[in-house]
Amino acid sequence: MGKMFPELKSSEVITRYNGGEPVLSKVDMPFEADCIFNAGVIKYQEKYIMAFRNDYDYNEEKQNFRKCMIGLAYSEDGKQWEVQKEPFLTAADLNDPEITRLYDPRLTVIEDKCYLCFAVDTKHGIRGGIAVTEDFKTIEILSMTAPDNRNMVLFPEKINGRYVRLERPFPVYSRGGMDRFDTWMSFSYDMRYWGDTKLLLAVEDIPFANDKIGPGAPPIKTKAGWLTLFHTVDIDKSREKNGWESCWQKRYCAGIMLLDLEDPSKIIGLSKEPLLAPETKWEAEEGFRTHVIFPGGMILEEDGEVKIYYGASDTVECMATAQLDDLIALCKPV
Ligand code: BMA
Repeated sequence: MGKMFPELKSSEVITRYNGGEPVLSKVDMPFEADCIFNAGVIKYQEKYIMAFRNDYDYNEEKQNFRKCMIGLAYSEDGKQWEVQKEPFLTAADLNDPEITRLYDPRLTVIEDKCYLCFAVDTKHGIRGGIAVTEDFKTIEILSMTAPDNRNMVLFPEKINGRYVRLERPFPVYSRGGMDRFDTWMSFSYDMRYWGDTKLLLAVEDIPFANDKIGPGAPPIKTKAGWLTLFHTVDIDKSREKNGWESCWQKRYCAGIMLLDLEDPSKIIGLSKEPLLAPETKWEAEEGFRTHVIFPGGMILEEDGEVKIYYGASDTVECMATAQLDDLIALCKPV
């Protein structure tokens, strides 16, 4: 048993759906599955669509999974999900022998098209990709980053004529070989060529992170600004065995911030406390890893309710809700 994690609590504005039970897990799958998590979610043509990650075929010796793919689920209400029988995407579908694994999908609708951001492991580093689809049957890859980069999320509209994305490059050499990774952003006129790259949020800006941070759910537009979730990691070397791995010393939380509508490189509000911290059985006690909340989707409903989707402990997908005004109020001026 590992040492206790020093306490971090979720914000009072959060209500976990169904007492924190998963909205989707391996028991819902029509195909081989072990861990269903880190999903992207959108509302598209009157339906909710979820693209989720499925890690399966566990290798005891290496303590990892031999296989990984992205599946799809559809819902009328964002709570009850029906899983498509055929997997949506695997690394092999990308027709690039360099790519060995495909994971962590995020979805954004822009001008009636669905954009999928994803991470791939390649023989020469980890890359972030952007693809577009209108039918979830065929996709076109529009852009791939240089390694190492991942956790990309897109804003749902162009801002001053440019597409905008948040991303998390991970420089190792210049950071002393350790994790110390921040959230950056880039701009594009055509979704293919990205530049004007800027640092947005650094680890030291977050009192409850000491290791790395990265984009979480794609931003939603509100009167107060672009509201977006990010993930944060604190590491404690005294933590021992947690979950299935022999040693897991990190804790992942979700944080929240507001960006300026006209100039999203300006943070206008930020919560100095976690929005969601691992507390329930699924988040803190069970699974492949423990103490992981990995937000990937946020939907604003017409009545002001916000649905937040997050992977719990790299094992199941959960959902929480909050009121938009309460979330905005958490983002204190910086
Ligand atoms: C990150 C990514 C995520 C994962 C998280 C916690 O580095 O690999 O896919 O959910 O770690 O294990």
